Amino acid sequence: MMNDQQNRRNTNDKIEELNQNREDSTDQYLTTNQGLRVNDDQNSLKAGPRGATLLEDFILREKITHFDHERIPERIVHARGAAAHGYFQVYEPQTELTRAQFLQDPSKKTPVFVRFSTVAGSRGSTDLARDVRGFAVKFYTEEGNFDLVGNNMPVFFIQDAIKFPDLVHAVKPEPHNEIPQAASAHDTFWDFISITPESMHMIMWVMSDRAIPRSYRMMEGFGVHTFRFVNAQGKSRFVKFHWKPLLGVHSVVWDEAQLISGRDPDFHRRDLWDSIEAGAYPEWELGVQIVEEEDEHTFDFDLLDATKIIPEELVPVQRIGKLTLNRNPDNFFAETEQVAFHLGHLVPGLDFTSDPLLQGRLFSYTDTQLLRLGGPNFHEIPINRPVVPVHNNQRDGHMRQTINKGKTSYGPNTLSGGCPFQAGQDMSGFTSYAERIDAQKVRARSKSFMDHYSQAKLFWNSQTEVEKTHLVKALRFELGKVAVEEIRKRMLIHLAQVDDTLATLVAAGLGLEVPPAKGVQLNMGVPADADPADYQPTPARSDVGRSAALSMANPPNVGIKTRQVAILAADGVDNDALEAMKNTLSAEEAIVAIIAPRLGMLKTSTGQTVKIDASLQTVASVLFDAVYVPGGQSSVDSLCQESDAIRFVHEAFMHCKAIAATGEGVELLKAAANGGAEKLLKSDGVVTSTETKLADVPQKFVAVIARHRFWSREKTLL
Ligand code: HDE
Repeated sequence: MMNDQQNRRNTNDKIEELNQNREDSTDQYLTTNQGLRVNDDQNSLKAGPRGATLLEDFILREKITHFDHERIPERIVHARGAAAHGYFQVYEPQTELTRAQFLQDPSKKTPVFVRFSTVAGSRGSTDLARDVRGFAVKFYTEEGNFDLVGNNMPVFFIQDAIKFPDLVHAVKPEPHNEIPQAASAHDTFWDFISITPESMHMIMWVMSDRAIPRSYRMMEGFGVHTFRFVNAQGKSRFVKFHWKPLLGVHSVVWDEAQLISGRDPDFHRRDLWDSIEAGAYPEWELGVQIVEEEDEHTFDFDLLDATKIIPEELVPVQRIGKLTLNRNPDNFFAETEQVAFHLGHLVPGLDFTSDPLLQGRLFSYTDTQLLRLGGPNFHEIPINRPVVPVHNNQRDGHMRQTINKGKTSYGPNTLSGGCPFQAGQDMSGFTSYAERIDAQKVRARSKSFMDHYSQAKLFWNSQTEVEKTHLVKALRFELGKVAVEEIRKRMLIHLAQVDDTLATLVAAGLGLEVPPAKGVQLNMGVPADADPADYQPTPARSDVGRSAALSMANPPNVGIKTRQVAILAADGVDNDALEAMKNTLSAEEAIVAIIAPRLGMLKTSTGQTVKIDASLQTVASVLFDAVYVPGGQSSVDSLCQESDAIRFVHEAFMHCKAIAATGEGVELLKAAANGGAEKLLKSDGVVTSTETKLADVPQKFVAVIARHRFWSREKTLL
């Protein structure tokens, strides 16, 4: 039986399997859904050319009816997303840790489908909202589907699933006027947070630049909860999952995020799509942190508390395999919209812990699909189908596709020889880990979950001054949009529990003093008959230290592959400079776009014609990682007349991006410097040469683009 299944395993398994559902209209006649060829798709059936439409027109009715039913409910959370196909390969057999088959053989490629998302916004909202990003991976393994449904932040807002509807209601647009869309900067969100201190660690993450990634390809992923690995001997260990992007972790800045939301709300979706189309396949390494069962209680936090990380300094992340995304979906609705993730989709060798957030999710994900996808057969939708056969006694229901043969649909049976059989563990039969439980049935929060501030402090301590400044500014922005002053003040009290400087800086931006915490009930999420004192957080520990892994500063230098570089030019641009720079950047696999005041073709200084990729009216510097201005007097003269060109360079500078200019091109930089030309030209990450010859400018430009941003240009608050 297993051999048959193993034969089906290679990267293209799922792609090939989906072929049976792919439709291609090339060279085909138009038909109705019944296969009837249509002769006139332009006119409905009428009582005369000017008469009423006839009810008889079954072709019209079928077409309109189907159209009327095109929508399904969007996801309650994570509605806005983009996805891609790919594969996962383990580096070494993980036999000691787990019996999961897809983690044993380095030569095997397990197909995957990965969906990234924002959480709060609707399906059509901007990609650049300040928000958590979903990172959901469906592995189509030879033992069935395994879904690792994670986020780009390693912790969560709440500790118990019963608070999830409250959290989501608070962050979603307010119910009376449905404002604001895809934004947490409003009263109800901060009202809830300001009396829910367990959120404080997560608040540090969502107020940091992690909440505005440069691209999906450049963000980390985390399983968040503590899971279990179980090996063939039945030995269990705790495991935390990580995805580490090979391009490093990068973000944009908040001003940029807001501008991108207007210029290109599909920025992340487009980036993922374009890079896969260009063959620049996004890659992540799967990391695991392993904790032995007997070490469960050796930490000063609880492994079952989803508002805590295990600092990488305490338990290193071992990289055990690689995920590659190499194919875009054929159809957004059929694949990205209909894919149904669930952390209850798992394979032997993996298991749950009693994390109360995880436990609640185990209920929610199937339940939500029943509504969203319309019934219990959503597992038959092509993108959700495992690559191994499904046999059981479940039957019927809306839109059933499977044609179950035979007269039995129950077990045990004798009439079908007992089929389908239960599988022994040696045949990949799943068994739950026999965790020992000896407890009273209670509605309660464990005392070990009450330290809400120490890891928030750890995060704050681990940030550079620039990162701290961004965090403070984000809080000033968010709380500045809160109308009720009491909420702002309550937040300041919590921030002071994390760090005094943090609270004072945020308060200064709000024109407030940090109120005293004495006598304030920090946590209002207290059961009716409980003593509120039992629910108040313990003070942050003073010795939390730092964790280098929590900072995004010092990303690995992985070159400039797929980085977007704008070259600003107009007629008369220095032909040699343009060509030389383009060639160097393209050789490094950056994506170069020539931007000019208008569309069409450019005439260079030597009379050559060059295609313009976009006009200054349709793009802006926020859509690029770097900008180069070549020389050529008439080109630079024209650009200096264009406010859009001046703003392009100015914004790139403000957003701390790499900038280069040669020959007369330096004049545009001066024009964009608002009188601070000397400072701009001397700034980190600005490469210029007034010589016509480029010399080593292209190499230097490549080196600065690889550094992503030059924060020394920003004034820090600390
Ligand atoms: Fe989700 N979550 N969630 N979540 N979640 C959903 O399922 C839920 C949580 C995550 O691209 C929903 O199919 C509850 C943590 C991702 O399709 C829903 C709780 C983490 C996605 C749901 C959580 C996540 C979802 C909505 C608290 C990170 C998008 C549509 C106990 C580890 C998957 C759907 C995709 C989606 C419930 C908390 C990640 C309603 C009740 C923690 C990436 O079932």
